[in-house]
Amino acid sequence: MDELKALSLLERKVVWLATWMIHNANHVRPNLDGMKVGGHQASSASLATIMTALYFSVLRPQDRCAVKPHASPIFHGIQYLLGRQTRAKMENFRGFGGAQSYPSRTKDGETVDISTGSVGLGAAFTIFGSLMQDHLEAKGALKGQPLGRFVALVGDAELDEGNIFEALLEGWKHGLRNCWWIIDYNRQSLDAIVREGLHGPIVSLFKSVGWDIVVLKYGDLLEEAFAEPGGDVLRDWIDRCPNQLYSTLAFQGGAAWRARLLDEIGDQGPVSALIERRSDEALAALMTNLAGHDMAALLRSFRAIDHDRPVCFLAYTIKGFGLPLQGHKDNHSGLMTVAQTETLRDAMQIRAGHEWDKFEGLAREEAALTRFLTAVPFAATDKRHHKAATLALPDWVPAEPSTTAISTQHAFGQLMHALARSDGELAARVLTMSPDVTVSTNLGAWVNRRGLFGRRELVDLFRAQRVPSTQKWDFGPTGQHLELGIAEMNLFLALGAAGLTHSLFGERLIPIGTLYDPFIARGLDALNYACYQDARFILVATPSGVTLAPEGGAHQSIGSPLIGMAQPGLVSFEPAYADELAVILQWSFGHVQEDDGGSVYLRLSTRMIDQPRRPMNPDLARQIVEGGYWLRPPGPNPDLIVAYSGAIAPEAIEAVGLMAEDRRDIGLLAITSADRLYHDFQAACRAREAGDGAAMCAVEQLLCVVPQHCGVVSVVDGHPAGLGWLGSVRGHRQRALGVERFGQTGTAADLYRHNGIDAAGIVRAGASLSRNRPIRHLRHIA
Ligand SMILES: Cc1ncc(C[n+]2csc(CCOP(=O)(O)OP(=O)(O)O)c2C)c(N)n1
Ligand SMILES: [Mg+2]
Repeated sequence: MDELKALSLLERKVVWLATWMIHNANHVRPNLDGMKVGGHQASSASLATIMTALYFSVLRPQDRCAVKPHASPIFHGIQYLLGRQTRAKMENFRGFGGAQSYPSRTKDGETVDISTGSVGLGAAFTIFGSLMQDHLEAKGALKGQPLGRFVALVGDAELDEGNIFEALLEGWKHGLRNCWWIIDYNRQSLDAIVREGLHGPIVSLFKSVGWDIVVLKYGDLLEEAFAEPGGDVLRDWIDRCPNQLYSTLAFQGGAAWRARLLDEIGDQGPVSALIERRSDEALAALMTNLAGHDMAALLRSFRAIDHDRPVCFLAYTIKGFGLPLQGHKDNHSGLMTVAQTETLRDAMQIRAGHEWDKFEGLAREEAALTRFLTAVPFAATDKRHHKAATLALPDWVPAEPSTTAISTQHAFGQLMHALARSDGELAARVLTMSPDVTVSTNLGAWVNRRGLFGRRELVDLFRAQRVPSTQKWDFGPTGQHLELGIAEMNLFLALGAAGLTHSLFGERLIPIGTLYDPFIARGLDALNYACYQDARFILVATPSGVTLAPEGGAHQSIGSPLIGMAQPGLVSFEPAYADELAVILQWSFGHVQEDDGGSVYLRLSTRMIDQPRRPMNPDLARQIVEGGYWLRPPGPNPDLIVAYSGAIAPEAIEAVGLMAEDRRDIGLLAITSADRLYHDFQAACRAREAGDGAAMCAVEQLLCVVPQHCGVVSVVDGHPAGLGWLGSVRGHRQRALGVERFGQTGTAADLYRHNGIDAAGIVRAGASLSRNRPIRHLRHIA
């Protein structure tokens, strides 16, 4: 059997499997709660030819693909035919433990290279995946592995997402290569038909950032018809036909095409004969023969690419192609009826009860197709998720306690400098990156030593010309810092890609990204996406909170500690002191490499604060990593404790000092990670509920020395809810202080006072918790 025949049969089978998978989930599988299950039959059919061509012929094992999320059923169907997906999972599509609604690396496993779901992100990820491949190759880490292409299957409406533009520009800056985007130009979004002429801006956009453009508009049937007498008139009609009309006619079918064409161009001589020569069925097939559904045309175009420049294929398609839903503007979440499904089943000669059988209806071709499938190049390996060796932790001894005041941001810079000077394997695999805030987040010393990554050398002319500058900004293949533009989305996409190299390429990077804490929000969906893919990275965010006083409300973060707590796959810390940070960073280097580890977010500060003079010991280090320790343990009978996180430590210490005048047993709890304490607490609760009566967690251990009647004041330069749960651990009354209003300019002292998180505010809160106590302390600090 020739390839074209095999692919055409497989394409039909793939459409059937996708359609049936969705039908089964919605109409066959018992539905216990009456909720619509959903699935996207039309969006799937739109990509069926392209994905069949790619997976069964064009892709090579080293290529990686981000599939348009709502083409997931096609993807699962293809994997099933390749023997990498089970019938049970497909029968349970969109069910608990079943094949996922949108392809997921972590849930669907080995078959999925790049998760998708939130449109725009999977496509953009391919750009950063390819950059990481370049970085590893330049380091010699790929050891001759062939370079793969990063391929994105992109919906046309997906291009509306702003992150697409940001990523394209960033790719252009880095000389992107080995990247293909195939745009499913069905001219339909979820709600509607897209604007006329959208192909124009799409083509200029990709051209402007240096991509090759291949417009795949007409299939071979149409091209042949254009060569017939009158064909030029037909072509001209198609080119002028508004998207809405084309879609409507595609939905209505052959008779409607004929009526419309004859009405509009039927009096123009030979074209009438061209139309009349064809039956309704043949006319419908001709008019919907767009290149995105023409296997031969697709194969030719894909195979013609013999270079590594980025290529955008703009493939004209019809949403719902080949299904009764085709072209209808409401087809995005439309489902075929039972009768329509049965008609399709009969047309494919599939017997009832044999819907999942791979070769049902293809008995005569079964042997040839089986041979074809075993020879598919992409399927030469089924090992798509790799494992990488664990890198030994750096053997730096946490820096000597600083004798001068220092900020956690500054301490981070010092630690990175120490790492830059070391020569361990881990340091060699660190890749830092920052969205245009490298210097202001204190990565300067690291970059000066390790250089910037670029496939080609680019010398810092200021340095070459001996113009004094604190920064060496030299690029080269061995550089270990990725200079990114300001777009925070790109930072998280790049961290996501760098944080998956162990799995994508079997070679580990330790990505460290720095940015301004408030602007985490700008890239939040990409951060969530990176964590969803189980990417491993360390995120270092400074400055943070209203402590960044004179910068004002536009730069002061409030909710970020809650982001850190609420984000699965990301452990957050907010240390106050340099020695805490050293311990946490060391732990983070291990955590990002553990099988069941995750990523880390460090919320740091630019506030210089006096450091405790203390030797680090294993017990303290353990507590710092667990999330908290007593900076001042409570005495035997305290009636108040203060718990704080981060740079607000001096206020908490001052307040405790003031209150200690008449409350000698008052305790001061340093919380280095509310996130870890909280999740550990939840885990202990679950363990006890599951019958493990002895389960106990770090925060319970810390608070077990605090009597029941004692009050708890918590304080953080961030939203108070971050620590607001502490009282619930053992039933203590609590007053949670923090920031709940937009910030504004001022000194840190002004803003602490304004938000009631200064020492006086802490004292007032403490006094209010024990009603019998007058607020005497306030006199001292008025
Ligand atoms: C960030 C984000 N916003 C909204 C959605 C919901 N959504 C899913 S598909 C879609 C329309 C996609 O249209 P297009 O990309 O043209 O794909 P088609 O179904 O036409 O192939 C929308 C709005 C989403 N998945 N992600
Ligand atoms: Mg579309």
